[in-house]
Amino acid sequence: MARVSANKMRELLKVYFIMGSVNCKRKPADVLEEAIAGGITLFQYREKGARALTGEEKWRLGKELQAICQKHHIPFIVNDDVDLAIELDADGVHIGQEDEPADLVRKKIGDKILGVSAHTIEEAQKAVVQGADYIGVGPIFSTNTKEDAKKPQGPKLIESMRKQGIDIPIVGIGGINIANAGQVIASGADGISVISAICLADDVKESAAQLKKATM
Ligand code: 3NM
Repeated sequence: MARVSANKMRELLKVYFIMGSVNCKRKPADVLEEAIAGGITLFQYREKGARALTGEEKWRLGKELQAICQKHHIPFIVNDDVDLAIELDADGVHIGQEDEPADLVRKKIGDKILGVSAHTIEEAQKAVVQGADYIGVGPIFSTNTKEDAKKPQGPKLIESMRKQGIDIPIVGIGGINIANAGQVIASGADGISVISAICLADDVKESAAQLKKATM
């Protein structure tokens, strides 16, 4: 399999849903099925936080969510855990700045999708050189979901990355919802990534569909 093209990556990033058991009020598999029915384009399994599953349980839920993604042809990305991504033969992995360096991860995963979180122009440039397929830029707005999130940067951060020639596919993250998603796209992002706007919605399918509309 060849590396994903930038154009294909941009399409996949449109509505990037991230979730783990900790984020869900209901069965994660049901939430994912409904989000896919609403039109999400990419999924990340992010099993993180105080009550997150570990070991066998983490693997089992990953396997279950991956099977749902495969049934619907939605690529399945694993957050942070490169070994799990390889074990499951996931479609890709997403890493933060505090994880293993991106160039080492690229060597381990071959042509799988590699996403890297970037909070500054320098981090974005480095991710490009080290072989990222996309960068996640955030937090754009304030978020209650990530305990150690940095100060919100606003859509301006993405705008200034684009102005300074960063042309890698970009997804905005952090506090994005139906009301503000359009601003993120207008700033130059290819897509939006959300946890709570989908996970905590009363109507998961409808929320995913509205987010998709907001990115068009
Ligand atoms: N990463 P919500 S913000 C997982 O800034 C994550 O890199 C962030 O959750 C970053 O959509 C964030 O509920 C949380 O705000 C996103």
